Amino acid sequence: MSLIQDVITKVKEKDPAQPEFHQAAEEVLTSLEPTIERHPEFVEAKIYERIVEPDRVLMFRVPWEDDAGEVHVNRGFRVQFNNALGPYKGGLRFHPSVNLGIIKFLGFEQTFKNSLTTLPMGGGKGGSDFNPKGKSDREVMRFCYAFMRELFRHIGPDTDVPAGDIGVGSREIGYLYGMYKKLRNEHTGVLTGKGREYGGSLLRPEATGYGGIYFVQEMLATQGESLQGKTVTVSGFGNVAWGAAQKLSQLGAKVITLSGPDGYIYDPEGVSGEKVEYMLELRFSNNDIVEPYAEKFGVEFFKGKRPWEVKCDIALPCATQNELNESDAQNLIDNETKLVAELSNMGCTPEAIELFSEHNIIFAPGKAVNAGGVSTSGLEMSQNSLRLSWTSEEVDQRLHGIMKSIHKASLEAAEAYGAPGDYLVGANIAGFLKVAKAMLAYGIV
Ligand code: 2IT
Repeated sequence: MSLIQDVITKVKEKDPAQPEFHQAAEEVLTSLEPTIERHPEFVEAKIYERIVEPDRVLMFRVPWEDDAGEVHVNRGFRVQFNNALGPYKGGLRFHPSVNLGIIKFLGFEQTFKNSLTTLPMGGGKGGSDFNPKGKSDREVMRFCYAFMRELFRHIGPDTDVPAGDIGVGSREIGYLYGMYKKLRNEHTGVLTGKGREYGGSLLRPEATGYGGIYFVQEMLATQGESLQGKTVTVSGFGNVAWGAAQKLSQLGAKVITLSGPDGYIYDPEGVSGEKVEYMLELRFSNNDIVEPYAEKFGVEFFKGKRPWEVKCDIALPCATQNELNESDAQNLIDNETKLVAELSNMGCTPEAIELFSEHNIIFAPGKAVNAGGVSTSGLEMSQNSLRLSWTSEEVDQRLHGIMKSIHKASLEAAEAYGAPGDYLVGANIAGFLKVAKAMLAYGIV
């Protein structure tokens, strides 16, 4: 058996109940195959075996009281995956689907993503199976306080710097930071995605979406194309979809779908202007449904369906993992879609990605495309350390430069390791090499 296959088998055997982690590890390791021959030093130091094992896994009880005085118990997680390149960095996800396997997959991906950003950040991820849907503001506050009452002892501005993800936005970051500050009596850059008034960076809310679209622009440029006049299907209606819709409409593309767990809306006129603003209202209503958009703007709503059946030039998964499967990919192929880029983490199933490659659809993976979010978190950390704040133009310029460099590094690594034009292989290899070289430098530790 090849070394890579052996590592994949062991990952699956060790933690059989973590399918998302298996999927992420298998995808990354498989694309690292061409690095084995060129780097016997990695093989000797067992870098491949070590890189799939998190530095540390924290799992804790989060008890809290609802508005009626009833006690609830949730599970909290922080996986500190790899700090070879810098302090652990990555978001917190609050969603009922959260379990250890999902947080491990996200932490693993984050390690390579953060490496690609060019900034000094290791990889981590955390969260809880807490469901924010339908909770009152005070309930969310009490939950965030309870979560931080345990997490605070494990994090710090030079140790581990969490941020938001699904279910964790500026409100939650405010409560989490408030409790951290209270417990430690320190005002420091321990979280990113903070409010403007207390150390947040301009453009952090927009950054994942904007960065993703800058990346898509680069992909199109390699084909001599631009976004002007393109039709785009977008899934989700949260922070990522919002930033993407804003930037796409600025650049002359037309966003024709948004989706939620309830179904998708089809807006042939395009989601722009006040409709993009309305996405914020939808999100803050805390119901996790997109249908009210259809009622408000008089467009069609397709209950229980995903947007990938709609004809488009470009498809952008912006919601969650495995939201685009093999049959969705077949729909896109039948509709002659040209490009798919993941703004969600691991948005496409391996079978879908396989179909894209068979049918020459250009595809780029989340760890490259959505890295603008964590990059801007890195810029927030820089500003906090400098005790300065940059203008939005300055942040945007840096973000744009970072996305261009991720695109370039991915294509260069793909070319150098025998898979020209393959963004998946390129991003995995480019992200891996830097982490692996740093790990090697530290010895066996
Ligand atoms: O998946 C991601 O990269 C994020 N949720 C952002 C993480 C961060 O630390 O800003």
